Amino acid sequence: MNNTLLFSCCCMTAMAFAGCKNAGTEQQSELIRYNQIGYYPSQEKVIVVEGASPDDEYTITDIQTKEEIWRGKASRTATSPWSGKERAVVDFTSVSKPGKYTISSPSGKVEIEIKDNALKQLADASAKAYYYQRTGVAIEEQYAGVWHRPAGHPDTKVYIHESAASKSRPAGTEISSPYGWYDAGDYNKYIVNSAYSVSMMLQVYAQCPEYFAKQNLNIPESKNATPDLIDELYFNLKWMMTMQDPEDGGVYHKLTTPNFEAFIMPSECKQKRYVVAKSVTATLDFAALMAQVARNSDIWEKDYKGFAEQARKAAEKAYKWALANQSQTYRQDELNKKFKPEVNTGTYGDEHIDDERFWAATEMFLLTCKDEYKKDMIKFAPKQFTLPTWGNVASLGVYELLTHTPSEGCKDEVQLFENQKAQFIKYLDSQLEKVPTSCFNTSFGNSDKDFFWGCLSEGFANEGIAMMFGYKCTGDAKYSTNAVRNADYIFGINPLSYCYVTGFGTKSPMHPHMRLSAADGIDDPIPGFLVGGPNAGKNDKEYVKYTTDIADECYQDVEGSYAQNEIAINWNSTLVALTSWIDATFGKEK
Ligand SMILES: [Ca+2]
Ligand SMILES: [Ca+2]
Ligand SMILES: [Ca+2]
Repeated sequence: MNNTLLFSCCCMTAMAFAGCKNAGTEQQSELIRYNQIGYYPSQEKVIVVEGASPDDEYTITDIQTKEEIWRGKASRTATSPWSGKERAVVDFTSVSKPGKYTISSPSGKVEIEIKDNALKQLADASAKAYYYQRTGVAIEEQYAGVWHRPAGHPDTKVYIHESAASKSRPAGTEISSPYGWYDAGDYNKYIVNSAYSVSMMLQVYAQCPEYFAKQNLNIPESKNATPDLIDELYFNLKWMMTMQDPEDGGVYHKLTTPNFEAFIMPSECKQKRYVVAKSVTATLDFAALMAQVARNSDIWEKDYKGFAEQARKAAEKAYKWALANQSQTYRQDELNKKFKPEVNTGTYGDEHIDDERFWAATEMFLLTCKDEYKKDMIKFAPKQFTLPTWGNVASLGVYELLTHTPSEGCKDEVQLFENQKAQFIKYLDSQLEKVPTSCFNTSFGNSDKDFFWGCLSEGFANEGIAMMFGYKCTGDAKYSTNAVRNADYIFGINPLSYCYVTGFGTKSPMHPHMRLSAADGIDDPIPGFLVGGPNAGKNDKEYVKYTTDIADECYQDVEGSYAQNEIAINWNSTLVALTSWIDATFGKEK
């Protein structure tokens, strides 16, 4: 399928709608927050209305038949702790017939849609986003439509940086390290973030392989026998494999230019690129991911024969290196005092390695059943559940355990499984307690601390994924309902009425902090990317003027802001995981 034309049309319609001068109702309709992508027939459905009177009546009319099919009032109201704004939550779950509807109230009206595969198109686009991020190959028109572009960053000649020098590879040695994805709005490639992103998608792939088997992303590998998501992951994995020093098994932290490129197209970039310092975090993450790849061996059998075995060997070698180099975290400032050229790109620095150790040990144990890994897995197991991020990957290991049956008769394994599950459920339940008083009907986003850099992915989407794992392990729909609520927030039920994914919804980011999209001369942003979102921490305030202190409204659609409006492979991986899993669970193939 080629979605390009469709996306362009959607964008044009969206802008025409948003720009409509039909005063009154159109302006007021921004007060009604709804999921701009669509609602599932079987799932909870709400809108949140700002400034409404609790006595206001809402009516829902079928657009096709013009029949009024529902009439009711808000089920509750809530007041924002930051802005003092009053919000009414209107629940119309009982409306379940697929169709297009108008919801009208004294606050105005909106059009909503209930459909069988509400998130499918968005789920596809969020996975397709990685195709646009591919390095070293031309992005072709037949797959990319207007966003086609010439190849950039072949990375067939990159240099060993002084910080990465070893006996067999002294500084300045040329190596080839092609392919992989651009990490984010910049053009570099970083192992820790890559490992997190691929693992997140691979874990959710494993939950619903039939769903992905049917998916067609319209990428160069769409005609082979492998699911397209797996082809896309392989494109990054084959780069990651080149980042391991074949001599000692250590993994370089990143492949980068010394300084960020300007906002130019990849084909115009001329800076030298280096692989920089091996790090224990990159190496453990690499070991974990490659073990996961090896364990899911059947995935690679058809088109990537031998890859699982290669990954197993790479994982074992990496784990060994990490054990021998546990203090070698990535400290860019210190390296810059010793080595030339100075490197000033993303650090992905992380001084806490127990979580990486736990994740790697867990994956290695599940792959090999060896005691040495089991010991580490038990020793480094987390004491409480936390949502995973690139720097805190413990829960990637927890998710693996939760979806596996412990070996029969193995007391320590069973004990670990039960402890982790209890901690996990405790976290989910404590989050669920927040929903009944939440302004936007979510478990996340009820504290100003929830609005940190990247919160849409690392908070809202990630908690949605955790809720889906909760549903998977308990069968209790209260968890999956909450996963859908968190998705609703990202797609429009939020204080600024944004659908935070490029190219989707009636109001979505047009100016992401993203070199590819900024430099391509095309007005519409490349579709399918989730932006960072509201950031009360204002991490780039020295460059960007923030216009409010209201925690959940600290978002502006401005290209210069990496702390509000960047895109990134880790953030999109949670979007892929959440939307695909929800659609696989609650969607219905037509
Ligand atoms: Ca394929
Ligand atoms: Ca860590
Ligand atoms: Ca553009």
